[in-house]
Amino acid sequence: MKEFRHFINGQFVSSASGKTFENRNPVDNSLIGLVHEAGREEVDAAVAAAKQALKGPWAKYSQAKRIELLNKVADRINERFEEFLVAECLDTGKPRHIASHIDIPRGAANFKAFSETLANHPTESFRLDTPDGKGAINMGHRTPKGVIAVISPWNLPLLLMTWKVGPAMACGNTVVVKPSEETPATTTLLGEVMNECGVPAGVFNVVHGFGPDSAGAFLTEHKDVDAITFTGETRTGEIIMKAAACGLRNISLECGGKNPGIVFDDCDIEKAVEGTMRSAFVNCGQVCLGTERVYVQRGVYDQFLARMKEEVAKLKLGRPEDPDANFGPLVSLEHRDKVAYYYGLAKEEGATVEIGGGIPDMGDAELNQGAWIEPTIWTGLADNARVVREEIFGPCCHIRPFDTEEEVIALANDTDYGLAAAIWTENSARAIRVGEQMEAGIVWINSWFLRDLRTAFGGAKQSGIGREGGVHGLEFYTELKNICIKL
Ligand code: NAD
Ligand code: 6OD
Repeated sequence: MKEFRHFINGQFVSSASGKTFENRNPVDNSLIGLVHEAGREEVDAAVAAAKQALKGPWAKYSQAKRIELLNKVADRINERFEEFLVAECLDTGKPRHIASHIDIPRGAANFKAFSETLANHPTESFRLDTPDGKGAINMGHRTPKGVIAVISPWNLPLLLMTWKVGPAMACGNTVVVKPSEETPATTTLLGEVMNECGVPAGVFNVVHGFGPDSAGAFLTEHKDVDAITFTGETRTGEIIMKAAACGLRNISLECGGKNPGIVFDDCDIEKAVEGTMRSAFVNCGQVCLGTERVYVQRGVYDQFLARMKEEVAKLKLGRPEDPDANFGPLVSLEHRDKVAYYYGLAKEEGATVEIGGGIPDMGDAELNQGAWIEPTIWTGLADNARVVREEIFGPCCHIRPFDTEEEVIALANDTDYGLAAAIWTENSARAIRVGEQMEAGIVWINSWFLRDLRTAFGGAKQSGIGREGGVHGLEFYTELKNICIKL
């Protein structure tokens, strides 16, 4: 039986309590292995190792040496690509071609991109006039923040974890990662890579477990953690924010969304259909940036809806290794129950189910044990329906017609969330005008999830606090000190 152990101070260790939990494959609910659950003892040891490593050889590395090491980590992920790919697909059930184009390459790229940003970022300097005429020089100086707790979710496990670990380590911090209990594998594998690349013991640590009263809470409440970076649900973000208040620790929160897609009647309809198909259904709809509310201008509404239904009907559900399959299961039976609840609620709230709406018969006894759900389109819901307002995080969207630009801006912004928006139009002036009025951290025009790692990433309103990416990551992962030199 495969076991997933903690990675503390450069070594894989079991839980002292002997407590483990099951890791199951969402494709057919088969058992992948047992995961060790960290208690306070393991979390204390991981944080102590990270704190100690801040004083060890890591602290003396030049920036160039850190960058060289992180590039080596990226290269080693690529050398062990197949192992990362298999591990990610087992944990999540996602099609191999998705994980091999998105999750694993970005997992490696996250280490390279931030090293380059860091190497090319200047620090500020100001000359100050003084009454004696001699002046003073102010010089900005960045130091690592210290021990960073990284709490990550299950939807893009390697990508979202390294998105935090890459910049944290590039800036000279040490990390303790708590991956999602649903997807422990690739984070564990990264421990092996860190050792192979010669990353000093204690710089990268992993503790496994759940959130409340488990590894997640013990880590975020730990007094020796200097800052917490989190990706996950808004409700969990609120709990972590409270934990961080004790000791005034800094936080970066990337949370949920209920993102709008806006299709104007002057769009390229095929581009809009292709983009909305991806934004609503890729990764079985489990992308925080995904579109669950689609607003379509009346002139193209019937055509757009008909084309979306045609494309959804073509989605092929199947095992990750099935080369024809482009649609996997949800991450777990528990999450399937949540999404299925919303499918029922949509009917109660008066939706017309245009396509999908249920749990499919996979025509195979093993697959029928898995967390499968049909890709679904609804129409006809009221703007205050819960299905239109709450994040479902499944392969589903509600499509609604609109008439004017002013109307759709108000509809798109009528949400507690503010993560992302996608706008489809061939009119550049309109694109910019509407884009500027979106209450969201990220706006895509005629594209979706097109990422440039130098840009700011984060959410407005209840979708998060702070920005990471490029130089914005430096703000979070370093302490900026001003040194004033009187001349
Ligand atoms: P989640 O909040 O349930 O869990 C995320 C992580 O937090 C897990 O590791 C979990 O164990 C841990 N956790 C849970 N309770 C905790 C607690 N009390 N203290 C400390 N840690 C705790 O989220 P999820 O279900 O894993 O992920 C899906 C959610 O993540 C969706 O809401 C999605 O929108 C969001 N998400 C946001 C982004 C973004 O960039 N904004 C990216 C991906 C996912
Ligand atoms: O691309 C990224 O850097 C990023 N953080 C993506 C988040 C996707 C959410 O599911």
